Amino acid sequence: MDTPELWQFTSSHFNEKARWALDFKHVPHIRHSLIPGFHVPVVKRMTGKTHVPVLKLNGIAISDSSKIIDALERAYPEPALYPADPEQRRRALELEDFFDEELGPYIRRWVFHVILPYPKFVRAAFVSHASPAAQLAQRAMSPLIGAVMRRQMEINPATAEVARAKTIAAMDRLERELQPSGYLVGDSFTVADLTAAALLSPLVRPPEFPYKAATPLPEPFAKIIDSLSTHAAFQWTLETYRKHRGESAEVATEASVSRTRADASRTATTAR
Ligand SMILES: N[C@@H](CCC(=O)N[C@@H](CS)C(=O)NCC(=O)O)C(=O)O
Repeated sequence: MDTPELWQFTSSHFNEKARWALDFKHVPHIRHSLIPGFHVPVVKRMTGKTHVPVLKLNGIAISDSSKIIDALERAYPEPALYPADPEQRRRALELEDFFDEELGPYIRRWVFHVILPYPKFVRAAFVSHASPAAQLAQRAMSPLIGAVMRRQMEINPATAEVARAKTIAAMDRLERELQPSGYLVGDSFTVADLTAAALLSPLVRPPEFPYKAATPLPEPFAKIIDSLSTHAAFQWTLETYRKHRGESAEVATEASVSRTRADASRTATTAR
């Protein structure tokens, strides 16, 4: 079996979801970190779509974090993320779907609305891993990329307000769904907990999140985080990361490092 390969954005919650599943299952894997905006040709070549994460497993490129987890669950059943009990499994998958649909897109829209006016912070979060040439290209394109992101993600003050309300509603539901065990389903960590915690990570910013921006938080963003920090779902996310995020199973190979750099600078050059 070839080493699985993950194409990802570093600071992205759906990517964190797939990455956490690989780490949780201790699956040695190679990561290719792409630069938002310049990722399109690389990802399109593999899947015909543009979104990441994409996992190459046994020669097949799988896009979508839920499908990636499903494929990992079959290929690497232990430790399990799906409960063995059929009713608990149904509930865990239903909650995964709820957070994927009702939290993931909205928290992203709200957070980008708040941070896009601070391109230095956005760059530190998304491209600090890239080659100097690719970082320079991203910097030059940054006003354009900001405008494209606003258009693609339909970010404006009105949609951001709806996104804020949806995010808080999802946090409230998480609080209501918590079992006496402290988990969302049954007595142990499942795909439901992993999904909810990973998708809340852009706001909660747990210390165990594997990629950190070495730039201070923009003040409006820091205020929002502070105002939500006493919410039960916020505290639960911190605790879930502390207990379950575990060690990275990434294996870095010389070839993967130079290929990622080559991809980044080739796509940066194409975009210029
Ligand atoms: N439902 C997908 C959502 C993936 C997604 O929205 N990915 C974003 C990053 S968080 C992305 O790749 N955006 C760029 C694009 O679509 O071109 C999943 O669970 O993987």
